[in-house]
Amino acid sequence: MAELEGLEFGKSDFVLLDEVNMEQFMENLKLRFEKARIYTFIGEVVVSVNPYKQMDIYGKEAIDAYRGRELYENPPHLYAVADAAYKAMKRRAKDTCIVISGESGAGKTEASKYIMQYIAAITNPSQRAEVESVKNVLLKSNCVLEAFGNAKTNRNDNSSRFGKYMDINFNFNGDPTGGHINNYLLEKVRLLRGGSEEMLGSLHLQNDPVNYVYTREGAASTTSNNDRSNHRAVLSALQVIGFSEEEIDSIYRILGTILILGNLQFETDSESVQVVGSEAVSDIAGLTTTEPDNVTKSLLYRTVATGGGEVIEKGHTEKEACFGRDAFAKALYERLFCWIVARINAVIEVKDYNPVLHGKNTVIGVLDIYGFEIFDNNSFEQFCINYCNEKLQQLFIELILRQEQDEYQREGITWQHIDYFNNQIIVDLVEQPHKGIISVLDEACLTVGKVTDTICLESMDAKLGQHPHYTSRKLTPSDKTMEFHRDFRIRHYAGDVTYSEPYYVRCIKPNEMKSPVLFDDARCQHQVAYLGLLENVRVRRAGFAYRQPYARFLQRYKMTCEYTWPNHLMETDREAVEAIVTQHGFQDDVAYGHTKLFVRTPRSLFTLEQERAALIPILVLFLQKVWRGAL
Ligand code: AOV
Ligand code: MG
Repeated sequence: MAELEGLEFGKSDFVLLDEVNMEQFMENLKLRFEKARIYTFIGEVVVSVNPYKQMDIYGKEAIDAYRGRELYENPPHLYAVADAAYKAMKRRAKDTCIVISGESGAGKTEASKYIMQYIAAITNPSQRAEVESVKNVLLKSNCVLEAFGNAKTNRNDNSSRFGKYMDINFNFNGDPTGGHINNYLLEKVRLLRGGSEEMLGSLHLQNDPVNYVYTREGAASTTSNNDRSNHRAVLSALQVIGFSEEEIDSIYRILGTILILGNLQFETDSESVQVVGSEAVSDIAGLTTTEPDNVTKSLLYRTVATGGGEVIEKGHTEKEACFGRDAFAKALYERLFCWIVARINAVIEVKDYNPVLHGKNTVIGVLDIYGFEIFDNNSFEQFCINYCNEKLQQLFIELILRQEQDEYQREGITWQHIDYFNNQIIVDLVEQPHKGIISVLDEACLTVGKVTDTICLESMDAKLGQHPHYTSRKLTPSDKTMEFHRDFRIRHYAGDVTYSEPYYVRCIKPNEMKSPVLFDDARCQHQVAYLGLLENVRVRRAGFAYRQPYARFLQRYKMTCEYTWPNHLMETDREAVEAIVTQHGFQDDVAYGHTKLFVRTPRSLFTLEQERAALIPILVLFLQKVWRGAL
């Protein structure tokens, strides 16, 4: 058993705080961060603080220490949760998932990658080639998805601009047989700095991202020097996954097209709108293997149906042409991204699975979404992202409470209700049929061609004006913070996903400076508050931190009690467990359910674990002697 942490590192589980209040919670969180203990449990939930530096805690040694162990046997770690999810899936042949939440830059994507790496490391001990290949593609897909789906924002240099729900399928052996990636929403590009001169030349591109409107903003403040090696890694990942040279070439051509599109300017001469300069148009035509005239036409005209059923071509105004250009670039990018995801899915989907032959196929899902974010200018994307986070928070509150309550009821344990802030009211504000923001926007958007920002706002004001969590203000164009396009479609995000037992990782961002040494008390406290972590501790503490079926508890700890070793003579396992508990004097810390023992604090367990660890060498010696006939 790995050594448990000493108290100088703070409490490894928040349920062990002397008192549950914000002050003590923050004190413990800060102490652990300062001592480089970035993970802390709340029962089975892992709270993680972004260390903003490379930690030496993810290597093979750590993987071995967590493999197959119970949650409380090791210091808190992502690996402990990953292992718990894996064990639950395997033992009970039940689908499970790990939900990673926290604001932008808090460390969700990094956590999701460590979890995937852990699962890859502990599976397929016999190194079967087809399983290795599935694992390889699953791991490599992260690199490709990040290259196309992440971008630098002012909150995170490598911010996920899409939500990712990755399923890993397992066979009855517990080895990965495939997977599936669901992606939601995205933005922006990163390509230029890593490309070779030759490649960029063939794409009609220049080597510096500041030359392109779409990449200028991110490029100007980029701090990373690794673009070339990152680019090589992406290229090699694409090859490993199985993209052909032709497909890779198409990807670059589309990216090139998008960048050149972004630089196109329009001008109005005497009667019509024109593209400024013809070179860009012929470059786009070359990259998309079409004729320059077609490119110009699609940029400057739209097709409209007249009242008389006639179809005519109508010239864009300069403003419309700019809007069309950007919408076209966005659509191209979105389709490219979805195609890449679909292409990866085609490689990793479970093939030839025969339930009779292979047993039940189970799944572990890892959900890594874009974190809650507020920018100076918030668009529809931020609305969706933040709604998604509210929804996840709501599920967290609901499930953590409901699961606990259900289990206590099933086991006949008395339960006292804990008050908590339920953000259902905010979720309703967004999603209620006929009256929620999404409904109002949907309705407004059906009036194609007529809707304006003002109409949207007025109709929301009319329906939601009285809601305690709704305010609005009229904006002048210069401080416009919400830009609605006429043709957007609203999709529901994580709300549609059902979570059949989730494990949680709650990520906290320690400061806004990406500093490994700064713990910004106010910022952290704010996150602890809105993530509902104190309530989580209270629920967990009013309840029981640890529970175990009698037989399993007995099997593990029977050696620590003279009445149960080597076998007990009581009528039931429960009575035998009572004997162990009483002998160790923690009868006030437990409750006896119908099938399980409930222990309020893990402290009692630590005592038992330590005693067990001390006894094992003695027992081994004893058994060796028995075998040799010495006894
Ligand atoms: P996010 O996924 O939560 O933000 P990331 O996982 O991208 O945040 O983390 C942001 C950055 O913090 C990473 O690029 C790393 O530099 C650093 N970091 C995070 N976790 C660790 C860790 N365990 N060890 C070392 N460095 C870490 V967003 O996707 O913006 O919501 O949309
Ligand atoms: Mg992310």
